[in-house]
Amino acid sequence: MNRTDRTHALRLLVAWAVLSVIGVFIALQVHLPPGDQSTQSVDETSLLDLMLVISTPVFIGVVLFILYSAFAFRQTGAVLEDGPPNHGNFRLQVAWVAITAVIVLLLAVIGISGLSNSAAATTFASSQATLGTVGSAGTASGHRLQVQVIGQQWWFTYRYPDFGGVESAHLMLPVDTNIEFHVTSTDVLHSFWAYQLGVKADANPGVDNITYVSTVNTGSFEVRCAELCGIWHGHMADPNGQVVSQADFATWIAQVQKDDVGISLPPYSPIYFPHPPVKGS
Ligand SMILES: [Cu+2]
Repeated sequence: MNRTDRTHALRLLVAWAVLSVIGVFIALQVHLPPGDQSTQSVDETSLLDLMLVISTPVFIGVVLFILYSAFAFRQTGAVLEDGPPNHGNFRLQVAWVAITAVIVLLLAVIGISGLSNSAAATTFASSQATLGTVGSAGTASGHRLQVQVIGQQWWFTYRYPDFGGVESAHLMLPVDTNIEFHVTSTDVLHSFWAYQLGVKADANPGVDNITYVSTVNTGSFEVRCAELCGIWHGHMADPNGQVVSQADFATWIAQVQKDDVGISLPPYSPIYFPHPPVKGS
């Protein structure tokens, strides 16, 4: 490496370091999805934050190198010539492969341990019977609050088997609770997507698809259908999902039980099958 090369390298390194610090600072201010209402969404958000922080210096390094080369090594003479032949740089190649491998392996380890911690946290929390005041669901240790999610053209409705299978048009969940969703459909393929809770699961007729969420913060969330299911698929968005306090949930579910107005469904069952319409009816 001659002196000019060294100057270029030093300039690039300093510019990269300064811009990376600024870039990471900006990246840390960005609020990434999905949110903070469940342990699953908190895990997803922190992993996305980490990936953004790690990838920012890489992105800045690549863009900076391209821009710097375009200006610093631009050919200025009247005659256009090829640059000197490049036979590779062993140290650079080793460093490139090593750094990339370390980043990928680090993310893999963090992702895997996050998944296993999430499962462990669910087991631990449920063994504490955190459901507390939530009706009959609160008494059984290790019990998760069961919520049946039923996709149907053109909305989702929800049943609470722990409370007699009562049906609700909106998804209401108590905070600090382990939830066990049973996702199914009465007609075609849908997909239950509660984005801020960090959960998404296929809703198929005749299938009881189980997925878990542990609520940690109150707030409202949106439920969408994430599977093209027919002409009013786009109508299947409900911004009125809520994680509420356990007391509010108990009041709400008691009211739903009292009103007991079925919305659209056949009697409660773990799964449903579509039936053809009856002629003349
Ligand atoms: Cu749909």
